[in-house]
Amino acid sequence: MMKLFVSEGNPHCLKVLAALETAGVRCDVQVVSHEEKPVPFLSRPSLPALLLSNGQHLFSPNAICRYMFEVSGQECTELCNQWLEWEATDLQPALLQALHMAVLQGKASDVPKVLTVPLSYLDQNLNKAATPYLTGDVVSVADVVLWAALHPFLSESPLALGEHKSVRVWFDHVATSQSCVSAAQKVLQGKGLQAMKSFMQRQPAPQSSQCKGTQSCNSSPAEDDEGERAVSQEEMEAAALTWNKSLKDCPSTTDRLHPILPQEGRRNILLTSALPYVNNVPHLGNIIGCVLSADVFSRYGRLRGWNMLFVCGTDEYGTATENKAREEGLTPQQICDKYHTIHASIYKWFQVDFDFFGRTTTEKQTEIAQDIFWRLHKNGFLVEDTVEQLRCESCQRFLADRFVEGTCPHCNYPDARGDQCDKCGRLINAVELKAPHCKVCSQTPVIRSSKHLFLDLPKLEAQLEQWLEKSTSTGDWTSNAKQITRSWLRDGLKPRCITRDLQWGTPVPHPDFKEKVFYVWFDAPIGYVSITANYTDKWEKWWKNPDQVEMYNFMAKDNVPFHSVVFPCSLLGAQDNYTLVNHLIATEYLNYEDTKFSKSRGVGVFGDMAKDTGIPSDVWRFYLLYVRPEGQDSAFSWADMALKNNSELLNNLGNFINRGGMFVSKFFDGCVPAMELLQEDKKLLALVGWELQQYIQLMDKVKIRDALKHILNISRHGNQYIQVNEPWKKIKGGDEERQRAGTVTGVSVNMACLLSVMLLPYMPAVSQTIRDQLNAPLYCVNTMLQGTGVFACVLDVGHRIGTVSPLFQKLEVDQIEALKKRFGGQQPEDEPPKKKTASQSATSTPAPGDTGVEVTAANTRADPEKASQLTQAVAEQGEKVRALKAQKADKAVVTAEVAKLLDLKKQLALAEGKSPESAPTKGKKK
Ligand code: B3M
Ligand code: ZN
Repeated sequence: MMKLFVSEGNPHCLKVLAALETAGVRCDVQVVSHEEKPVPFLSRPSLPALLLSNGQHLFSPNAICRYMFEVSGQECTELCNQWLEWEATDLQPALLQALHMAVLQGKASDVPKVLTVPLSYLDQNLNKAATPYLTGDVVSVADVVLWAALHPFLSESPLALGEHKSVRVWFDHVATSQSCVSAAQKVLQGKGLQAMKSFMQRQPAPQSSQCKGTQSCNSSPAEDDEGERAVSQEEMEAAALTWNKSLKDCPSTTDRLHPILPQEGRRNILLTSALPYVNNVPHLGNIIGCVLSADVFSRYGRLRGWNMLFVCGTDEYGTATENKAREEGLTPQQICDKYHTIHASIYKWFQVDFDFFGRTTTEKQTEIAQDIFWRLHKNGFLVEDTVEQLRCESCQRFLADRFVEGTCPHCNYPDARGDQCDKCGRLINAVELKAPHCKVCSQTPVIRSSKHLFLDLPKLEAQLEQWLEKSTSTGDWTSNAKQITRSWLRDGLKPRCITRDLQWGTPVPHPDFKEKVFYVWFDAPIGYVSITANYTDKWEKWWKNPDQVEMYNFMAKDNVPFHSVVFPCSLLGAQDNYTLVNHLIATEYLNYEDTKFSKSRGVGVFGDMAKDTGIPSDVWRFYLLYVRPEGQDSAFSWADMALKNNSELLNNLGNFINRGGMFVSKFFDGCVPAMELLQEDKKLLALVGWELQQYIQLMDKVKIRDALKHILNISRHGNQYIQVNEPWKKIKGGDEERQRAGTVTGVSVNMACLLSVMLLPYMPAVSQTIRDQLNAPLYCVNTMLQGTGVFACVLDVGHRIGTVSPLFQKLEVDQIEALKKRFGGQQPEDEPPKKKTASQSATSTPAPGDTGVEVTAANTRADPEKASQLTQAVAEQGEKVRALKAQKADKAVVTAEVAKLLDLKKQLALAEGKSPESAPTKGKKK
């Protein structure tokens, strides 16, 4: 019989017991102490654990739960898996932090702050689903797992729940099951949260990387780094062995010979970033959403030794371009030429290192799009239909939905758009609008019918699903990508029109459709292919080679269905052995301060303005990647950028790297001293090795924002190490002390060298500067070629370093305030922050209500004067807290100073005109 090992007061054990009882599986349950290691090959305690009858072990709580249900004949559906994944990657980190606060720090009132984001997410989904359980009408493993995870908080009091009514209803519903009641009794013994104290005391303190989203986690790193990971003796010895490895003999990862083509025996990666619309200057949200994220991954992949081709280009066809041309009095071609150059120079400034940056208006595009079209036609995947459309005779063109307005046929709202009514929210077919008028000239359009071609998605659906099943289960798809795709399929696919009555597009080659062009969303993804074809004649080695090539597509989430459904269907239907996406990486949205980026209101930072701020490109990259909307929306904030620059870059990272180098120059004549590793040093090597490993694991999964936090953890460890060992004092002591100063200095510069490599994908220029300052050998970049990475001594005794100088500059409060004023971003009172509306994607069409709103200081509640003083105070207090911690000051003193810091932050948020809800208040319930 199976044997399940659990311990009391362990929140993960609650899950598995509840699953066991709900599934009704027979199993021998053994309650053991927290220290038990039932899984022999794990060096740490690993509870819960399930010993299967074949002698194998399961030790991931969710895997155990799933297994229980499967044994009882209840297969885990795709949706169910999604929830389990969300629970493990999004909810757990927040819960751990919440448990840490509530159980160990006695700060139960802070719990809502960390749980709001996941609870809102859960609430929204429950609302949407409108079923009693997460995945339908019957309880599934997802319900049990989530219920158990939330039980410690939700069972006690309305604590943490805020206004999440649907969560409450669902939770109470699940909680009535006898299985759950009895599992909770077994694990918590009626002691509630306090039952977990002894378990929590054995856990490492939650890492800052575990807190996602700026809204939910406003704490500075100083507040997160309490407590230390325990390092075992084996780990220390292993780290010391690794330290002596040589990176010299690894193959060099730096050379890139064009054209890059797939190679036998290597991991060949075709990497694309969504093709930005040419008719606009991209804003920071556009930049982080695709090109910058893809650039980081491409630089990282090269450090890993993968053979990568990174292509992108401007998306140039379509109505939006025609309109921009009309607006600026240029031809569409002139608009494309002008803005293509603007885009290219912006990305160059941001150091986005494409292998090729092309465009969609090329002959190759016509050739390849028409070829795919004819293949679809020949294979019977195109259908014809007649469509009624509005045509404006005075403008002499058919009107795209966005270019007509009229009265809503449902609610009589006079300003409804051609696709949707903003009053009643219903979708509208443009021809149904009452009293329609052209948005450009206000004339009344006429109805004309016209023949169009449709891609027969229903006919391709089965094939698509089969491919999706494989791609999503073997590749890395972000959870939003999977979810969006699933909801498209759930609603059933309908034929999609791929032709348009426009001039500016790829011509449809079929004689019956001579006047028409391809619809942009049919045409644009083919741009990836044609851009590659403009890069190399051998493009088919990338694009018709799915066995040898893996494809990553980076984009913002509104682009997902076109990449996961429509484009794959075009390629599948073409039946030409096309390479399809293996990994679909979609970001959420980046807001600007508390509002949206808005070109028409002049709010936000646009790509061409970033360089005028005087802030270096690397710092921009760093901050955008630090707040990358990974897993949830996030916001760009000037005050936060200054804070992160001053605390993380200047005081943490830059300070550490500079100190190591300065010691070598000042105390050891510029040559790396001899190092003799003590236990303490080995422990540090192990800690650093662990951070490196985390970084690699996260980066391999494209968790770019999370991985960055591990770089900063390393320099934090380093600063603490220097602080504790005080080499500047020891150098003046006796032989043994001087020896010690040497070891600490030597280890520190080697850490600096490692940091430069880990930073390379994020801050390429700074990375190079560090390596120049250290005079580091070229092969130091080989540190990530193997498995989980190698932290080895590459700057050996006697190595002469270069000239060391500071890497970062402080961002002053007045400087930041001035920038903030210049770029807007204080929110007019009458317009609540809107999220995720279509106008957030880069289109030149103003969203209704997006025009004419003057942003003046008068209609905000913000107090810039006070905010600037407070920003300064927050930065200073943050430094104070960090210094106290580095000195290992008395806990009570630290706690008091942290409380002051949080209070200052709250005041700052208010002074910035943010609603008190969004301020990191303590225990404030919404
Ligand atoms: N130009 C939309 C966007 O930038 C579109 C992407 C095309 S990718 C083939 O959001
Ligand atoms: Zn008109």
